Amino acid sequence: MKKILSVTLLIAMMLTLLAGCSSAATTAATTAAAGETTAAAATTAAAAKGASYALIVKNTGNPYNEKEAEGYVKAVEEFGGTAIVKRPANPTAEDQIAMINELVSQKVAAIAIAANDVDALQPAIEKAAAAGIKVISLDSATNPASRLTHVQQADPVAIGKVLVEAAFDMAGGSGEFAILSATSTATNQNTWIANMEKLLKEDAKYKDLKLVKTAYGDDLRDKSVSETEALLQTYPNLKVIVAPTTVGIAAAAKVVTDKGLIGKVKVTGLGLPSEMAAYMTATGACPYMFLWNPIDIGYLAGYTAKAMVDGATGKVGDKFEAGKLGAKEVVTATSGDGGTEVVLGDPFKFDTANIGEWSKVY
Ligand code: RAM
Repeated sequence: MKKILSVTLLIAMMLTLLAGCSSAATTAATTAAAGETTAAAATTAAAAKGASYALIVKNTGNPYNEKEAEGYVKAVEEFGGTAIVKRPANPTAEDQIAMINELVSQKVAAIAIAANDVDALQPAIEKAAAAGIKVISLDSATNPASRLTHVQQADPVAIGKVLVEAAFDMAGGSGEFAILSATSTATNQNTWIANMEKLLKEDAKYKDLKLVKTAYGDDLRDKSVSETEALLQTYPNLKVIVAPTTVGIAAAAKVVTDKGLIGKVKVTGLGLPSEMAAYMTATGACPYMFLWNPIDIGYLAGYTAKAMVDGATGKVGDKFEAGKLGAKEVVTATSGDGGTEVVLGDPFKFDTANIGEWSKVY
């Protein structure tokens, strides 16, 4: 059984690697400039009709967002549409609203958005929907009224649980830990943190583990560094920093390393393997962490957007084909927000044994 599993894992890794390679050129093209880039249309009917599929990420300058964009562009090119990737200068709703308005003027067929705020985008999205544009969210959800469906990386309850367990394990069962999050309005981080808090409160196993503070680095490197420094100064007994953001965890690991605090303060959370490999050695700041495949999140969003343009409405039970990811089905949102979603998979654990492999993939 173990053998079958490891062979399956190996095949999956090779496929992911191949997928990553084939879209590398596209990424280079789309990362060249901040703002907007388009990918070449293929020759299918959709492209002939000029169907454009837009992606709005949270903000520019985050490698995770670039991986997400890489997968989205790959999917859209595969089915013959034209991909537009937009990267707000700031991780705010205001910047995203301006981009939604631009895309309405451009008459795109669909918009997939990683929401910087759960409710604030609604008026702009309603205008887009009234213009016939199919809007979905990915990675960080809008409220259900502002989306047809959401592309969910993994069950947010499961993510909350692995993060609390990691803090418990790394703290040795008791003591202080802090959270270093992204923006205070990010739906995805807020949902994971709420699930962590619920578990801490409800499960007696964690009664000696104390969450002292949740800080916000806004998915900006410098702010994440200064917020980590402030946490270390304010809480000298801190044992663990949990950063449920790829920008935050890399910043926290760097600060702990630079300050010579490895061993005293452990760093974990959700990290991009390529950014974290340097800190995930036997003597590094981060013993282990979690994530999913950000390329696949973008890729799944591309096919989900296509399904909506092709006539699906995002209701529970809608089924569609998502290219190399196979058959997918719309389900009730695992976040419990009352909307629907399409789920990618489970959070994956990265440790010193597998980080070398994965850091080459994303
Ligand atoms: C950051 C972003 C993204 C989140 C990951 C884990 O890159 O905040 O939305 O999903 O971290």
